[in-house]
Amino acid sequence: MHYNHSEVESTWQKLWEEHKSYKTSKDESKEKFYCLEMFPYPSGKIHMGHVRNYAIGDVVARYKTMKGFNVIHPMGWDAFGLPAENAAIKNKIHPAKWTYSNIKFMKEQLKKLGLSYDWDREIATCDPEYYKWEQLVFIKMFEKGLVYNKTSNVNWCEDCNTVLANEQVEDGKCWRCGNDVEIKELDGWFFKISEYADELLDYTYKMDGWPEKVLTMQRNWIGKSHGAIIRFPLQELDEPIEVFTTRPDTLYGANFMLIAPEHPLTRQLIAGTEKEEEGIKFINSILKEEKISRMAEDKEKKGFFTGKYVTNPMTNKQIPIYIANYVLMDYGTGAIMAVPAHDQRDFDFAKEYNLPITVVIQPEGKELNGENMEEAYAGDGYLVNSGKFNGLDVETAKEKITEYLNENNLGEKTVNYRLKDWGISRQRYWGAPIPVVHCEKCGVVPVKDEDLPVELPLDVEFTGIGNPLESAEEFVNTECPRCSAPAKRETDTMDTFVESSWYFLRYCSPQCETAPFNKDEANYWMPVDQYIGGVEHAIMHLLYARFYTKILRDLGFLNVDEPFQNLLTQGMVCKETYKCPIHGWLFPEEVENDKCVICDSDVEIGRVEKMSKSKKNVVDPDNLIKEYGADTARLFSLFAAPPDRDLEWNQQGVEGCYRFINRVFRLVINNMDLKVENTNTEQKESELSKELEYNLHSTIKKVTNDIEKFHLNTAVAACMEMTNFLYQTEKKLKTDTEKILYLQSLEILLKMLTPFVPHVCEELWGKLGNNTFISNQDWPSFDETKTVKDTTTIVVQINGKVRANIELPVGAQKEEALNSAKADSKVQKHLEGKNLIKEIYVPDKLISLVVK
Ligand code: ANZ
Ligand code: ZN
Repeated sequence: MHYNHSEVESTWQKLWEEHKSYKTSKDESKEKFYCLEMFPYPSGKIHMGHVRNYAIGDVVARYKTMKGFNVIHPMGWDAFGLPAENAAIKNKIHPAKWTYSNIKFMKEQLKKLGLSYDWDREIATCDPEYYKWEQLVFIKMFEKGLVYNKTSNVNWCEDCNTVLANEQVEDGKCWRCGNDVEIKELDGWFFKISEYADELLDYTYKMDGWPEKVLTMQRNWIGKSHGAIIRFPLQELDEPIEVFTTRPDTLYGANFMLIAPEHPLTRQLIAGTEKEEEGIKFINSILKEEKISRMAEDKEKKGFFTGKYVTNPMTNKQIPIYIANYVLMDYGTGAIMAVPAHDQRDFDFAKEYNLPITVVIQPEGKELNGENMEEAYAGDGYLVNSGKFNGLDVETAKEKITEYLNENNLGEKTVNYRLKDWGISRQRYWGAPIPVVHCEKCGVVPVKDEDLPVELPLDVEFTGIGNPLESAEEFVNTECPRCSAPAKRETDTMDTFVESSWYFLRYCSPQCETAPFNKDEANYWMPVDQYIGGVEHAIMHLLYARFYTKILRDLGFLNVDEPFQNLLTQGMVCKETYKCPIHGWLFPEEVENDKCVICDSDVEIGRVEKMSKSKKNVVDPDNLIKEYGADTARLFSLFAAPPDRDLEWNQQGVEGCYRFINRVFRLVINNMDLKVENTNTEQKESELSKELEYNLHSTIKKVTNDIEKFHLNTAVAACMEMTNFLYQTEKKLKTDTEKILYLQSLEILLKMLTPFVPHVCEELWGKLGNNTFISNQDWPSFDETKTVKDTTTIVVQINGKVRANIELPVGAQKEEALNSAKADSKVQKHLEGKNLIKEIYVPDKLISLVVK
């Protein structure tokens, strides 16, 4: 019988759908399990990264179902965003139409993979029934002061024509398109994530189900530092200049002050002086530079002397104020006390501008001197040149000096965060409208709850210039919800990361018409027990979703603190690349015998890189499914690498998986008619039956433990070994007990493979005479006592040559082992007429005899 994958797969997909096999049941007698994979952006087609992500999630969901959990496994669409709008501009197709037709297509693709989703819970975030609730939450946040509007310097991507949040700028570039980010002054809306900085940070120390790497990234992003605000008085201004420092202990060594070009006092300091013209030029030249690169350790230090001095409150010395490129306005206070002896950047600056260097921290057993230091000393030590604080160690000095400052009203202890409020305004059309109205009399007024949703008008023009909403007269012109005077709607839409911050909650009650989600349902299903997705979301999505969940909790919508109990960040899918010196990246079809088919140049076999269209190294899952079937596509994604590692594409691997599935198919077909004649249970246990039993129980144990630990590749490997073993024994079966065990082994092998390759397992389960779904069967359990082999094979060597294998009880003593070996007929043959001169025994492994 031939295994026809496309027929088998479509048959079972239909049957699952007809029987609603994956519909969530809320059986309160079972323990719940929420399995979630990051939902896709409906870009047009699924790629291998999706296949891998969803195959991993599907193993978890199916395994937990078979383990008897009440599983919820939903899927939906992160449907707002720029590509839809760009497609509209380019191809004159409406973003809504583009998005929904992509959803339709991709949903079919996902169905072809046989993923166990409860499609009745599907959501698309561009649906007004979805974003309506986000608008409601926005208004509740507004009322509580958790969202505000301000004009500020924001990150601007010219290519995407919109603002970016700090989290969306990576190395000074736009996370989406890679364009250089500019700084622009703009009015926009912000979520007060900074108010949750401490809670977000504290929980990272309790989240033991998350990879340490991701937690560290979040901690660094939140960037909490303890320090002090110190006020430096200056004669010309009424107010002192404040600095933030983590090293108040070094105050006596503050030889100069640095101020950010953007600082509100900077222009005042030089106004009306001979420095003004040159200073403004300097400020403008720095403002053009990119913020992140300004901060880089090795960046050239640029400064401009303002001509003004502040007083160091400890030494009472006048110290010069410079405008400096590496001081940023949005960290601390935007001004710093520079301590060149103990901070490397300040040291470099002092060298560049010939400023004094005063050592105030002396390390144990060394004598530093500011005049001949070659780099700053940032380590521990005790204070010198610091008046009455001399001799204190660094930590004590921090306390004492801060205390002194506090008593003399010169400063105080403070905590500073790197995390800044989340800018959520986007100047683009395809997003959830921000539900406020601007009224000349009343100012900013939120839309009334009963008027939600503020729907996106569909009839707009996509010219590629500016935000189409601004010219949508009917949308913009409205009346004030408070005084009914003519007023204008906000035309900014929300960052699409707002939608992805709560979709997992909507899944709990996707049809809820009275609230974002039903509170009881959310309390029952949350938190997500296993979340699976790409590590590229370590900061953006995963931090925002944690924050938004806390907001919803504080607004009374649910009772959980953290959304995701366990997180798995899967690796990337990579493939070899090819590059022609003339034609650039090539498709594999464009390379023949290591030469470019266009120009015959030698092709550089490039590095293995993440699959991407631009590098021409993508594999289309559709073709793979057509040729080898969904089970093979799934199995390869699961078997070729552990889930958290990068996976390198390899055609032999795919074929190997395909062959394995066919092997299992033949094995079951060969033996499905195996007859047990006279179920005589009183038969003595044979060696073979013991072996079968051991193999069965030890494999169940291994596969179960491996899946629990996400070692999915080795779980598959164990099933492969079991398959080999069953092939080896199929011809040896004699007794009924052996046959019963054999059939049981086949069934259990199929059950264990079901989470990985469900279609072929359903088919073969039927062939074994079952008329149930294998997907709904219980996961096999094992008997611990049967997972230990009580005998082991010992190799017998004579004069270094293997002459026999003998079976011995595990842990046999030397004498017993040697006697058994000598009793073996093959061994005897080689001992005959010889003198035994040496006997070596390696317990449970080897006997080595030397004869003459
Ligand atoms: C004096 C000092 C002496 C500092 C010393 C460091 C070492 P973290 O730990 O990252 O919070 N700083 C403060 N505001 C800044 C700004 N807006 N732009 C650039 N640098 C700024 O870093 C805190 C330290 O970074 C502060 O402590 C300040 O330099 C600098 F031996 O003050 B320190
Ligand atoms: Zn009004």
